[in-house]
Amino acid sequence: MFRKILVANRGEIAIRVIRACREMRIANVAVISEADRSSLHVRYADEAFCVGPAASAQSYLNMEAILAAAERSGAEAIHPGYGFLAENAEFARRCEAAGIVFIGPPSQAIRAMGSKTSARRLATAAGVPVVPGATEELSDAEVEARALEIGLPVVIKAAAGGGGKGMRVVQDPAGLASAIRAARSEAQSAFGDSAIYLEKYLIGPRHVEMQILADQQGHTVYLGERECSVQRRHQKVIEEAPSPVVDAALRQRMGEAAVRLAQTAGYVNAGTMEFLVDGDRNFFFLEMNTRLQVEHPVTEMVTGLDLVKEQIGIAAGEPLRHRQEELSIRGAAIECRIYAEDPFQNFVPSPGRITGLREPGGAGVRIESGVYEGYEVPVHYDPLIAKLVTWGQDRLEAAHRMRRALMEYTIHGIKTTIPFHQRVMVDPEFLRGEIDTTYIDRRFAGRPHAWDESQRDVALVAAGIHAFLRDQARLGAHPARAGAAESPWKLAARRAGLRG
Ligand code: MV4
Repeated sequence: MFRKILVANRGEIAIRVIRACREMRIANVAVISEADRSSLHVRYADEAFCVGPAASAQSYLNMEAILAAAERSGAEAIHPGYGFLAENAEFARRCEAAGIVFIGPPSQAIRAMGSKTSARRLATAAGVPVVPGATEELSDAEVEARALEIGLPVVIKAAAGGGGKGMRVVQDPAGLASAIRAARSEAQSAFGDSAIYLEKYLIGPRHVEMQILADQQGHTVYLGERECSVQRRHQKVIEEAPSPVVDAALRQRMGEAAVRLAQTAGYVNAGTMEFLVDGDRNFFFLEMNTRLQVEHPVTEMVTGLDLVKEQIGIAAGEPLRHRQEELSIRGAAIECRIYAEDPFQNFVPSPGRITGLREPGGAGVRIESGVYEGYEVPVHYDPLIAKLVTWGQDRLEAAHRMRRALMEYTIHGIKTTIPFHQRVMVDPEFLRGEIDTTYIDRRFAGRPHAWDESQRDVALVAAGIHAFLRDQARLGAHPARAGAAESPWKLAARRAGLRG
């Protein structure tokens, strides 16, 4: 086993990895930018190296500085967390070349899955269903012809993209040619690669992803799915396991499909296959995430596994500790992402100092936090500051626990998404599991007042004044009679026959 691991990340995920190292009695090294000297992950770590200025490009993405810190500290392996260098095939290759173990898949597996067209081809080869579409290198004219063949709406995606970046939906044949040109030039400027591909556009699908683990000995298992349909602008907001629409039979089919794809791709370590699930519960492979994901705790809560420890064990050459038959799903877990964003101002980032903090606790509650009272949330990085995860014997217990935990959660000084989550946890549609990728827009967008508590009293007073004026107009504005309607409460009482 490794003696020392460098954690090439920051915030809550760096702490998550450091904790796993501690439990495995592996020494750990943090890296920090100049803006992160007072961040929580430094306080947790055994030692820390500064790898550059605040800008991520010069620090957390700075391969030379991170590899140099690994060498100087004597770390034998690097855990990249998620984001930053986690899916950078070049970084994995450079670790391999430097004799440092990258705790993740081999660089060629990252590369194979990084190209979305290559991933689609591998899925097809593995007998995994993909959305009808076209992956070949096509001229603009050919793309247009194929789109009409597939039938509109179609979606044009960047081969080098992913996660919804550079995605364009075409509803109308008249817009097709210009959408193709725009998608190509956007893909070229965003990814340095103008290759695009086409898919039939599914309406209101669910986003369901399957977690897998693969060891170096050639064993692969699936750990069940996560439902991630509650998203906003391709940013996940709430995730859960298991999915309310996946039963044991579907789980087995999706899980076995994910395992086949992993084996076809020569995949090793933890990975996730993203699927779209349509209204008839057909599933289609979309893309693969070759890293530990933000939402991995919900899978841990229902399987009992520690995914980071599993990753470290696999990277050190240990065989998987569980066969497929030994794995099962117990209960349900929900994760709410706590962002430093103002949900009442269209989720604009809200960095600043946390002047007060009280975190929830109690049965079935897990917090993955990267902040403390007095901490200043920097402007330079992702606004995710914590994840609140609850477990229950079933989905409703997990949701009710989440509601209770959110009520206990106090963060002062900055705006957070806690009030948004509080609305979702009492929404009858959410509680019935009626969630798809249109959920947030359908239930909340454009009418923030419908769930803005600060506006609730205003709405009550407005309704009272309205009723008063309406009834006054009905009675006539004669001074002698107007007195009879001096308050909406009196009117209501009279109407109810309580008094004259
Ligand atoms: C789609 C789709 C419908 N049809 N592909 C967005 C993120 C990226 N991973 C793929 N995405 C989508 N691809 C086809 N053929 C709808 C989406 C999509 C979506 C997917 C998952 C979660 C939220 C979403 C929100 C909008 C669109």
